[in-house]
Amino acid sequence: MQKKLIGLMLVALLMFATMACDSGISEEDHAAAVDAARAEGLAAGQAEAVAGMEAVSSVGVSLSEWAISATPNSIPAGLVRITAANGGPVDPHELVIFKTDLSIEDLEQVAIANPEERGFLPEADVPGAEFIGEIEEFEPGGVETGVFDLAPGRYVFICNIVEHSEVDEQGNPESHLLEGMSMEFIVR
Ligand SMILES: [Cu+2]
Repeated sequence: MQKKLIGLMLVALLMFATMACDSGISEEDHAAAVDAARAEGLAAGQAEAVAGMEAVSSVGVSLSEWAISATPNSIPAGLVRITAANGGPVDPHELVIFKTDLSIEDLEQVAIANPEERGFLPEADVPGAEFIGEIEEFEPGGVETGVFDLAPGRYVFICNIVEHSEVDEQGNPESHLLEGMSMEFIVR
């Protein structure tokens, strides 16, 4: 009886998996759909604010060991499409956006003092810094985009990856932030 039930469940699972594969869209289409949904979600949630905005600014961000740069590094406020490219050469990277007046040195000190994970900036929990959003980590050679609604002010972009497989002489895990993956970004 029990075996029969398990057998039936397996068959159902297999059928489901097959159906999922048949209706499968390519990863590219999926990424585009996610991107569109994200942009639409922003517009729906902030219809009034967005209504008056004409252009979406575009910013290119380059991530690598160990630097972040943005072109341009200052833009007018509003919806911004950020296209991030990981130049590696070896590591995955991510782009985390904070709105803050804290210096990069201050943020590094917070990361160093983090008792949970040295070198990691506790994203939603940094006094004086507002977590705005992120483009999740992706592999070298990859390009990812995200749309963000940025108010005027000073921002800091960082890569917040900490690699526990790489440890320095003091026994500290490799922190991409502490290695230098940070930059200031201005929204006018
Ligand atoms: Cu990184």
